[in-house]
Amino acid sequence: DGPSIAVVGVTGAVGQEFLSVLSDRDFPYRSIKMLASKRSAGRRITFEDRDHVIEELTAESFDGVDIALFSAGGSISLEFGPAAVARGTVVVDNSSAFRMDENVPLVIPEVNPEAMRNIKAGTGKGALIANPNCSTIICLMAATPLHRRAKVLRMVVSTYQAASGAGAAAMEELELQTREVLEGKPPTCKIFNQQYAFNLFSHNASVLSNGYNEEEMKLVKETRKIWNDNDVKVTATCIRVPVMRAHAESVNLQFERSLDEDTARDILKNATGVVVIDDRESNHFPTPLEVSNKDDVAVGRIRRDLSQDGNKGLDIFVCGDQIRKGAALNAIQIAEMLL
Ligand code: 11C
Repeated sequence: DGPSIAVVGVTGAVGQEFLSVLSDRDFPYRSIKMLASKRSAGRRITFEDRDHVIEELTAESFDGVDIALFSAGGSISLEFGPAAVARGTVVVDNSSAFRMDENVPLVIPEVNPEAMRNIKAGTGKGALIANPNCSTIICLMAATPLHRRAKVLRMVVSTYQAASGAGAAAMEELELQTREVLEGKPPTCKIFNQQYAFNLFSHNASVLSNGYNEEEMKLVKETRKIWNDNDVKVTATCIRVPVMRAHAESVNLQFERSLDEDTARDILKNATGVVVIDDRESNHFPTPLEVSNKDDVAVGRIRRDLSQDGNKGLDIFVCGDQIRKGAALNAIQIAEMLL
């Protein structure tokens, strides 16, 4: 029993993670379609002890599909998302294509589940729901519980982003380059136009006329939409670091109301989907490796911002698995709310 589902972009890093998360969470489904580009069509994959043939994605693929999980890039979502909706499918889209569309809810289940309260799967009525950008999800998992208590007026985010955010090919390139550099060979630079191993650089998203790149502006715009607060001030600097699959973020918060660091730590300890790693004595704080393949976002370095008056400012350091909570897990939590 359960809905009929489809995974679009099943051969990608997030597509593969959709399958792992569906399985780990015993997501109930009566049928599952594996969809990808023509190039991958015909390949076989085994999922939950059954053989599946990957089908080429077409508009007709969605006939009879209740929920489609999309992660095949924005242009595929733009082309096939509306076709799926027209067939009565609820699309959970991991791309940026529809995030800022005012008719499309942008959802982190722990943060703003109310945004999708009228949408259900299997009713014959299609809809689009957007999964936020991974950096936004990871940041807001930690910032929202504090925002609920003290209201964030301004947030300054600096990211340290993993290869996985640029896809499976970028992860392969990081591994290859690391070997090449250690062997004294020139690094292969196909995905990024510069050396990634043993280096870091400004995020590869396009730089806009205001000097911010698109990744940084996603943090600004998506936070406002998810918090339903157009006044919150957000600024960000996004950096790609040679880490495989988990993002780290330094987040500075300025509040309207006082919030001391002990209360903040208690709030975060009690927040769903958040784990606090904040051991000053042994200098143990969140790391990308420690959260890799984990569902929870880890928060540490919780401390009063000395540069702000009273208890109106905090610094925190957040790490979260980019492929999991930053993408596949969040989308499947959305799908669970559709049932
Ligand atoms: C990264 N966040 O880590 C990006 C990738 O809007 O879904 C995903 C871009 C997006 O590089």
